[in-house]
Amino acid sequence: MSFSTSQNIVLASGNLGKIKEIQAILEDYPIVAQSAFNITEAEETGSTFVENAIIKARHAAFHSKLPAIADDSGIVVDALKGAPGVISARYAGVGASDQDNVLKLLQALECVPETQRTARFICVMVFMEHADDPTPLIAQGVWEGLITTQAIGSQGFGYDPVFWVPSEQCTSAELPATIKNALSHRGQALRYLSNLIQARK
Ligand code: ITT
Repeated sequence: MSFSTSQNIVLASGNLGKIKEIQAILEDYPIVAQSAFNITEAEETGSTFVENAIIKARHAAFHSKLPAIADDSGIVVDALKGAPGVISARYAGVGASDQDNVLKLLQALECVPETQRTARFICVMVFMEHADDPTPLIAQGVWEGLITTQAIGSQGFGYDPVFWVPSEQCTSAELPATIKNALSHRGQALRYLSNLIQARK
């Protein structure tokens, strides 16, 4: 990917797992995490991934006075009517660890047979030129899979140890970072977002 600007782009995320993946995919972009500007996390008051991604990008652009990229993502489980969805990061409560969230998900699906354990990761990436940008660039990625009955693997973050990837016959926590980025909801959304940014320049 190529991108030329003298301006940095602030990445509106405090999640180190995400930041690593985003920086690896947008390696040619001058991206700086919002923590470098001491920007605290925005309150995610939206009920959709799109709303929350815009809230985060606007917040980071406002406080840094720079263009901003934000990611709102999560896991959507059919047997749970779409939960955890937008509250994936705090499914087991505010401040919950990845392990707490994974455990709660496995418990919620305890009696659900394999054929009904379908799920998908969703990622909405937003680029805003400035905090009042009326035309944010919005890109969504979707990654289909199944929820396992136990945690397997140690790569990645969040729900990766319980997300079974049928094409690879392993969980996303068993995939090398390059393969996860090639397949994942975040990889898809970032490549699409990059095209939108290039087209706008
Ligand atoms: P920021 O808002 O600071 O970016 P966050 O973790 O609070 O960090 P979200 O509100 O977007 O971000 O929640 C996303 C959650 O969804 C994340 O914490 C994981 O639990 C889960 N998730 C998203 N993408 C994932 C991935 O690639 N692998 C595993 N879990 C993922």
